[in-house]
Amino acid sequence: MSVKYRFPEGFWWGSATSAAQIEGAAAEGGKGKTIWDHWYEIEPHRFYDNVGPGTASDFYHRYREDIRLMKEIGHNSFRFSISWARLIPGGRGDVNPAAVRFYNDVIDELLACGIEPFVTLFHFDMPLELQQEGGWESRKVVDAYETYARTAFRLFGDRVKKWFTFNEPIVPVEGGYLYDFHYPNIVDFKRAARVAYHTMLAHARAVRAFRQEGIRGKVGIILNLTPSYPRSSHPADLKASRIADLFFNRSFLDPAVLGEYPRELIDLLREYGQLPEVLEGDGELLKEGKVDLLGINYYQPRRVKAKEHLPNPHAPFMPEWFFDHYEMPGRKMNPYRGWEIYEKGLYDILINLKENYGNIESYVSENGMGVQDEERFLKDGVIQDDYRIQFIRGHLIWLHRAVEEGCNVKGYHLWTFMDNWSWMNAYKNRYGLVSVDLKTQKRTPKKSAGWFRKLAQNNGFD
Ligand code: BGP
Repeated sequence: MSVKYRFPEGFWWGSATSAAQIEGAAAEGGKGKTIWDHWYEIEPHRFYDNVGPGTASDFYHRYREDIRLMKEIGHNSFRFSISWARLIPGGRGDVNPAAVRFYNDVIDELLACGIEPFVTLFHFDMPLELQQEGGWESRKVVDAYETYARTAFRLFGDRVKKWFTFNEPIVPVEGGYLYDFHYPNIVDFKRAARVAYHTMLAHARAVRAFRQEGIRGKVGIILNLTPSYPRSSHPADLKASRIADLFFNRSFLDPAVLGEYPRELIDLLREYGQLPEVLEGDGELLKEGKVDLLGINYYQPRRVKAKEHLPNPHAPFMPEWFFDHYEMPGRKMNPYRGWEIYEKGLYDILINLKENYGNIESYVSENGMGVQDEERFLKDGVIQDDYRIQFIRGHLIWLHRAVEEGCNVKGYHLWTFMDNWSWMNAYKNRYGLVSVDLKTQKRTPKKSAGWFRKLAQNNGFD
């Protein structure tokens, strides 16, 4: 087969998942409650079709079958997260032996199948007890996180060589403290800033612990980077875009890769009285948190324009005081989920990392296409998801170009392996290479799974 777009030897091909979205067994095997279990208990109507995280895709019981299928689909790597509340129920204290057995088995099975495990420590699933103590607003929770991270490194670091402290750390900040889509669904920028800051301190503490433990591998973080594009080159639009970039990308990217926050962001937050409390030693700690490896989750860009009306100074402070969202005419949309599709955004992210972030080693840790009511594409028992193949292909063309231009990017993980439960959206948007029958839990590869297998086997595509 001719391969027009060939990737470098050893490129990582696979998919990404998270514990709360695939494991299920939410109240089994000694697992403690997370904020998601709790939120579902108190406000089930918040979740699409009133479906909670209880069973998810039942990976907890079916991981062997699933890992075999990953192998058949050509995976040489796979990202999953450890559930903090499963490993250490309650968030601090004794380690749960059933969880250690489970994650050991998953890791061993992956390695036996020639699949490199990529492990995330925190993917939105805060143990409930720690949230009740204030979650990331509390420095005591930062202490507990360091202990959890160190425990995981000691238990699994002999076999796991790629570690990520957080997945999309900005999302619990946005969802939980600004825009009402994660528990504890508060709207308060000052508290959001504190949560964001403490998350990065927790990240740095885990990176430091990783190095102290002498784990032979790489430690990083996964960020959802949303390149910010201005409506025009008018200075007011450019400024709006630069500020959106500061809030939504650089607030995490700069401390993670450069070890410090952008001056402009600090000055802006100070001007509006929104800076979190900084303690002695924080600055040095952040410098120790510089990552070896950056995971990039890319779904869609952010298009912005200058504000049309001045913000009401009595309204709660928000990033949107500085820009308006811009619905660019003619932009390509995913008709089945509603997000913009802009493949070149991935290339722009990578070029930015090359030019402004020391060409840090990176990989695409999530990218994918969500589709509602995907059963409508079922034919002869298989979902004919040609749109997903197109989506992946379109992004890979730009990824390939970035590689050719010297970007230090080492792999691509699709979101996701199999249809899974999602935060509030439950099973609304399907992303998998493999469909899951929610009643029987039967797995059936979609058409895209065959395409993905060839892609991985050929290390490229035509
Ligand atoms: C990312 C998260 C994933 C996943 C994905 C799709 O931000 O890291 O956990 O949920 O988004 O989102 P959704 O299922 O809401 O379409």
